[in-house]
Amino acid sequence: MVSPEGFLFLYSAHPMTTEFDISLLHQAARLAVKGHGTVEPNPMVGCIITNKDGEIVGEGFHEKFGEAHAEVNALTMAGESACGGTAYVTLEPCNHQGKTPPCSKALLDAGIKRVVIGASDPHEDASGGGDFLREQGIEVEIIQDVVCNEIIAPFVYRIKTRLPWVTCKWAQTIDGNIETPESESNWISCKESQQLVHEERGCVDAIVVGVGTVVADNPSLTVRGAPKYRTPVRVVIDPSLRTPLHSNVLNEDAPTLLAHAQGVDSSAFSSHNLIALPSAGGVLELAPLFQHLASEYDATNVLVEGGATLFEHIFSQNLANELWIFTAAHRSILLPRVNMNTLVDSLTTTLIEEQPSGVDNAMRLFVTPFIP
Ligand code: AOF
Ligand code: ZN
Repeated sequence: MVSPEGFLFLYSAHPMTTEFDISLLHQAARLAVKGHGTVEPNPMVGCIITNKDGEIVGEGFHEKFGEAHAEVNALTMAGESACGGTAYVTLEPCNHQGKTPPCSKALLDAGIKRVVIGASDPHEDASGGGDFLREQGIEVEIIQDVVCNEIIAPFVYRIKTRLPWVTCKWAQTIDGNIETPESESNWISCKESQQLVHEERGCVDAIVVGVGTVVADNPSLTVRGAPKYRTPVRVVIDPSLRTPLHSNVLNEDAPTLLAHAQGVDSSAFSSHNLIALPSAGGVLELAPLFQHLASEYDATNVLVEGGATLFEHIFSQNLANELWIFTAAHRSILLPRVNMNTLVDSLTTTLIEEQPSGVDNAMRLFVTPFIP
């Protein structure tokens, strides 16, 4: 998940918009991302209200699915001082009665005179708040700000494709190796990076690994030492069903789904959740799995944690939306079996964020085009 501080790309300027407007929108974006893990499948949204003198009088974000929207939380804080003021909202205010009443009407009723919007809402039922407010004589600017659009990318992607947003996360040595020989430490990345991964695990809907990783590392794929806003379903890509029955991934700590090739004998796994997928040459077709995660598990965000073979298949099937790469500052003692640096070079990516994570370097990239 993206933190607005790290964005390298600025907004596409709007003639009426000032730097002050953009900085308040980005402040609203920093509020919005606090909803990660608790608002999905809704979008993360933040809102700042200034009074008629341009002073901040209200702040809010969409905190929990089904509960108050960002604008309502900010208006509640602002009270009467919102009258005559400006609302900065990262997403176009909703214009429908959903689980909550329309935010467009709430802004109008509060006497807001100007609304600065970071991104349009592609949701068929909720969209149109910008037009409604304009028709009521309110000054509305929709900026299509890069930061605000990046925050809602998983929401938009799911609406347009019915697929969850797929983030491929790995830790590698500087020369692109993600597999460590036993003589090296089991962990490539540092403690701080591992902590970040657990925090993200607690916010996503599914964690996916290949069976090779299950056999080699026996991972638990659970959320540990971090808030557990969600319990991600553990998914093993296991074409011929060779997951050892005593693997940690099959314990009771979280639900697990085994994805195997159609026609494979699954009788030994009859007490487990299974999905049979089409395959060619032993490689599973993964789009139906991701569709299944969206429709049956309501998944918005999926974290793929390797190994290299699974990444190769996800990339070649054009299913990766985001890469989250932790690079340690040392080389591998062996030549990589798969060089992840070369693999990433085969994709078209946009760098979103790059910052230190303990002694590692952490990068986020969007894979383009992410909307087929
Ligand atoms: C806003 N502000 O903070 C959010 C919006 O079922 P509901 O009532 O929660 O509505 C969900 C839809 O509203 C969601 O799909 C998206 O289009 C929009 N989300 N809109 O004005 C907010 N979270
Ligand atoms: Zn709303």
